Amino acid sequence: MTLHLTDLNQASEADAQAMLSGIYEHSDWIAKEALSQRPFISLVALKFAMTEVISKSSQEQKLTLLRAHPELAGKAMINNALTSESKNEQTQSGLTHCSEEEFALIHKLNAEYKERFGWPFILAVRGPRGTGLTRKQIIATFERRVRGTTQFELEECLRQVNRIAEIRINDKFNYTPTLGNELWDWHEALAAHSDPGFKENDQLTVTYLTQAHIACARDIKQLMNNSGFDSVHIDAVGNVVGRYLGRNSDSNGMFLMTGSHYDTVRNGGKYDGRLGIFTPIMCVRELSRSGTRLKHGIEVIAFAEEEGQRYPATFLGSAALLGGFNPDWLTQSDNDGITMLDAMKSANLDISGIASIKRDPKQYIGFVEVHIEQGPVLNELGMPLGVVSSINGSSRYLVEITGTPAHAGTTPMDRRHDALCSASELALFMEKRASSEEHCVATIGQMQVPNGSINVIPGKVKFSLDIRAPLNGQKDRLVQDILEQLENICNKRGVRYSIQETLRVSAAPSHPDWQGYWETAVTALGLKVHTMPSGAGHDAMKIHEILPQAMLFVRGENSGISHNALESTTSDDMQLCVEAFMNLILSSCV
Ligand code: HGY
Ligand code: MN
Ligand code: MN
Repeated sequence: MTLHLTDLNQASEADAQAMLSGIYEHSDWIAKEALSQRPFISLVALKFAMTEVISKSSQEQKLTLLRAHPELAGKAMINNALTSESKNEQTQSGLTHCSEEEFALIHKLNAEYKERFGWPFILAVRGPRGTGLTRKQIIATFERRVRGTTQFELEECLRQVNRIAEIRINDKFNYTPTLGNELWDWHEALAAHSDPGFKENDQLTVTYLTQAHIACARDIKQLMNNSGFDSVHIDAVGNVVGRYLGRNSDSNGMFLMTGSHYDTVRNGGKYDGRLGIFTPIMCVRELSRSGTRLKHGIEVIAFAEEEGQRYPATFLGSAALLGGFNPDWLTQSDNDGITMLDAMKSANLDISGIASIKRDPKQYIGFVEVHIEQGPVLNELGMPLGVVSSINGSSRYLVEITGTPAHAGTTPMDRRHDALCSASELALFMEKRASSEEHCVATIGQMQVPNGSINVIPGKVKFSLDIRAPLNGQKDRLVQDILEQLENICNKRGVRYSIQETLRVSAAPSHPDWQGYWETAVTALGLKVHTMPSGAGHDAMKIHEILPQAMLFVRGENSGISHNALESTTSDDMQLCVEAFMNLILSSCV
């Protein structure tokens, strides 16, 4: 029997409790307490009210809740003693059809996990798409998490319990996150394109103007054409640009600009950037299907290059819109010695058209970007969406330290000019210095000893610096301290260095109006608003230089990990993201 929210809001206490029975395994006390928050304006408001009951409960109540759950493929399943909900979940994910080896491995993991933590391993086996994880994915997650810390596993199991409850609520109310499911599938389809050397290992890497990158542009262009855009083109740097006209866009109508990037880091996640492309495409499709024309048009841009992986020219795609494409970038070479100019020619991009990419800010009302959070905040708060208050400023450098290569066996430790130890001393200073101020970060993501030998003291080392902070002054002081220390270390160790700045982008506070549009859009869903800084850089911080902007964050699974294949988000959260974006469009573009 399908439930309706109005029935739940109007039912007696006893009937309402009966309606929500079984949402949390053998723990109906949670729904009972949450019902005091009635009336719920949305399913997500009901879901969040129940997660708050748990987060406010005692440690003992939390442990009792976890211990009320069955093991995966455990005794309860074998003895057919699972609740109907758990039986459905374990069946859908194929746990009832384990091979001998799988069964033995899960049995061993169950014993080890229970021994370590004192409650069963809990995983929402219906997964982020709601259709079920594979046994291989379940076992891989189990093997990864059995090595976790007690506190993390307690919190992660509670998050999994809440995800299980979310899916059970969807089933009870016969609710399907239809647009979220489709959006989730769009990401899967685009992730089929990956660069050589990564695709074979089932890893996602799409760097600027590779064949995989060109295929992504083609697919995004096709999707825009199929979604009702009035015009779609690929510009001279590879951005895919779709325009959906407003009622008077044919004259000098204004547009809302939105978008994100489709390139990825090496072995990255499927949602970084792409979520900010697919969400507005889906919104335009829904507007087009309903024949809705707003006062202002919508311009969706899939930026071609944000990550700076193949070439250090980070934010190339969005920079071109500001007229900031640096011609020197064309001479940059990738690891195979291919220049950016050659790569552009191979991709049939006409560099003479780059200047015309520059936008006239007067034609736009503003810029918004949706992005997966890429951090743990929303995941730990149990909140699907967050509104960005500011994007941290960022500086990047490539550094080369040159010392004296010498015999590793005969050169006394006090006579060395070791390039690698010099860089390592800087790394430890940098880690300590950045840790001394909240929200400051500093990272060496790449370090090579070119032509190094096991028995030669490193004479040369090349490494990257990525330095960020919420405020420009804070970042500048952090950069200055690190670069001064580089100088001191090299003088002390008798080595020399060269340094090239590859990125300097200022902190980008959200424009109050656009931050307000997002806050209103999220509130209208029945969600609480959480505003937060962005530690990650985004195209929005470049467009910030010419337009008022603000961003919406979507919760990541797996502690919000990103720039990692474990990056994940649910189709339920994607649904909410589409609904929030539609709310923003309908309040800002009318
Ligand atoms: O590095 C960043 O912050 C972004 O993901 N490019
Ligand atoms: Mn990224
Ligand atoms: Mn990104």
